[in-house]
Amino acid sequence: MDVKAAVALEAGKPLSIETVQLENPKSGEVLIEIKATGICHTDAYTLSGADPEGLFPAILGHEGAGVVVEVGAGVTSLKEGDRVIPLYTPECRQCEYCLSMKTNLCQAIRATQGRGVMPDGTSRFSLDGQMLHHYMGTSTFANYTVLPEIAVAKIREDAPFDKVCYIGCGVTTGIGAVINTAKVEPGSKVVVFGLGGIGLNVLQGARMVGADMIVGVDINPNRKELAEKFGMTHFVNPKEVEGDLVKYLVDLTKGGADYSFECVGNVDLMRQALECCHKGWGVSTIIGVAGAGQEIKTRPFQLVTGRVWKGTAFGGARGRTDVPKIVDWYMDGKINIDDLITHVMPLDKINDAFELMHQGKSIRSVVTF
Ligand code: NAD
Ligand code: AHE
Ligand code: ZN
Repeated sequence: MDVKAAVALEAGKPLSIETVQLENPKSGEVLIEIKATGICHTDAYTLSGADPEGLFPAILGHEGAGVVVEVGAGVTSLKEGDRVIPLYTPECRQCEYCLSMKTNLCQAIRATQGRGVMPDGTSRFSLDGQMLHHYMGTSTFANYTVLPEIAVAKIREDAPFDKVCYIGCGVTTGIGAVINTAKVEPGSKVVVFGLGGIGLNVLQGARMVGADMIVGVDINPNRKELAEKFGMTHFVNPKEVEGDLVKYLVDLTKGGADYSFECVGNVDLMRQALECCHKGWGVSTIIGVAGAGQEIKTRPFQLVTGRVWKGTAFGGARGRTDVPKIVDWYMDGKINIDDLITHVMPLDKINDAFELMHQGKSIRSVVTF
């Protein structure tokens, strides 16, 4: 079938709006009509060429919501008409990783996903006969996409696509990092580096679990007002701090953060986020994705003296199990998504979304089809 898609033809170039061809779902796969998709910083990261796994040409996008329109042979958990969220972290419930109950990183289809193809090793997308790569197994910058059944979360019928698409990455990543990965306790002191689409969700997660002090760190002063609405108690603009930022944060938190989160993708901030943690027990969680060749460093003494460095993908969430619950939290008014969606646009304007992100003017842009 013909599908409208924003295609990443090559790194560093704007997306190109094209009519592409999509094959029917094969065994174990489903065809989904995408109704809305968010644009996450990770899409920009891959488009920039900094992602060692970045493949071109590709259809990017991993923060979607839509409806199942066709199921392939053998699909049992989904049917035509189901409202769904595509999962870049699948949940097969059978692999060693899923069964361990120690990680959300299901590996059932990770290898082919990283090569930009479906589990059978082929792509369903093409443009004038040329194969197009899938991206993160989701490719939501298209009005139809094909996914393996294990990479699809079924959600409730009344969930609005243009809001819950954000649960496909940013919301779940930020809130999940607090709840599943760091396991922040009530009364904690939390420091969050980067108050964008992810960091603001870390803030609301920290407030939800009852953190006492929630410090937000961002070089964009325009983030302060919205961050306060999402639970931030103290704002720190590193550009206004005289002297060492780590010392400033340790003093502000009277000894250091119980929990810190890096939500930017900057390895220098990752170090600061670790080192502003409390001696003996502070836990720092890396969420930001850093480019090819970048490495983190610190004095081992930081770890010897009890600080812990962690990382999280998709907020440690098991998609098919946890995503429907997060949709319920939104529908029950427990979490705020609406105020984070600052821009809505049609697919042909998707390049504006990247521009707004780079200019620091948007939190989340959402494309509706
Ligand atoms: P964003 O662009 O919306 O937000 C980034 C924020 O960082 C902005 O507010 C910006 O002003 C701030 N910032 C930039 N440089 C800074 C500095 N030097 N000091 C303090 N603040 C600074 O991006 P996002 O969508 O929130 O994504 C954030 C990061 O998280 C990206 O690296 C993205 O790839 C990554 N990410 C990871 C996961 C995961 O599963 N681990 C999921 C989603 C996104
Ligand atoms: N391909 C990149 C890694 C990118 C990355 O870490 N992705 C996160 C999700 S970011 C969503 O916005 C993730 O899920 N990681 C786990 C995984 O298996 O990819 C690189 O650096 O190679
Ligand atoms: Zn993302």
